[in-house]
Amino acid sequence: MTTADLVLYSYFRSSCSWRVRSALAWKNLNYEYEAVNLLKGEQLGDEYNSTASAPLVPTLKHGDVSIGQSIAIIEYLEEVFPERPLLPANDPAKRALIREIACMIGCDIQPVQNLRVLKYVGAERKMDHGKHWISKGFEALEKKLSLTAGKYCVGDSVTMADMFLPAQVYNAKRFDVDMSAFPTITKVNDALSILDEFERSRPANQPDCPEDLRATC
Ligand SMILES: N[C@@H](CCC(=O)N[C@@H](CS)C(=O)NCC(=O)O)C(=O)O
Repeated sequence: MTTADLVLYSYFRSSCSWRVRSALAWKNLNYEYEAVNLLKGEQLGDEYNSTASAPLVPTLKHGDVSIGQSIAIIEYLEEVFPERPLLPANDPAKRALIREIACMIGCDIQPVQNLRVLKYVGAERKMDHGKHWISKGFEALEKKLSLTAGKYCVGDSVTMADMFLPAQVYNAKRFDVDMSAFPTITKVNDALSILDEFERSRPANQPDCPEDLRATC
C-alpha cells in the first residue's frame, strides 16, 4: 500500500484529529481529508459508524485497514512509514517516557473535556469543568516536562509526545486556563508552533474550517 490509500476522517477543531494530522505532516504523507462535522452530529450517523469503531474522530483508513484512536493511528504510521521517526530506536526507556507524556494528554486530560462529556455536564458548568480538569492535568504535565523537555517535550528532537501538545494548549486557551502557571508547556508549544508541520495541521488550515473562523483559530 502507498500513501495514495490514506484517508483521514477528521474535524478541523478536533484535538485528537489534530494529533494525527501533525504526525501525517511530520512524515510528509499525503492523504485524503474526509470532514466529519461534530457540531452537526455527523460522528453519530450511520454513514460514519458503518466503518468507524466508535462515534468519535479520528479514523484513519489505509486501503482495507481502518483504525480508530489517535495513539493507535500514530503508532501505526510510525511502523508503516518509519521515515522521520517519532520514537527513538533501541531506547525502551525513552520510548516509554514519550508514550507516557502522550498518554498524560491523550488519556488523562482530553477525554474529560470531550464534546460528549461537556454536553452531559451542561452549558452552565462546561467552561468551569473544562478549565478545572485541563488545569489539573497541566499541573502534572508541567512537572513532567520540567524534567524532560529541551526544545521539545523530550529533549531537542520532535517525538510522538509533541504531536499531542499544541492541540491541548489550544483547548486550554479556549477554556481560559491561565497559561502563565505552565511556563515549560508554553515554551515547548511556542517552539512547535513555528514548525511548518504544525502550522499545516492546525485548525485554520483544514479544508472544513469555516472561512469566518480562519483568522481566529
Ligand atoms: N481516545 C480517542 C478520543 C477521540 C475523541 O474524543 N474525539 C473527539 C474529538 S477530539 C470526538 O470525536 N468527539 C465527538 C463527541 O464527543 O461526540 C482518540 O484519541 O482518538
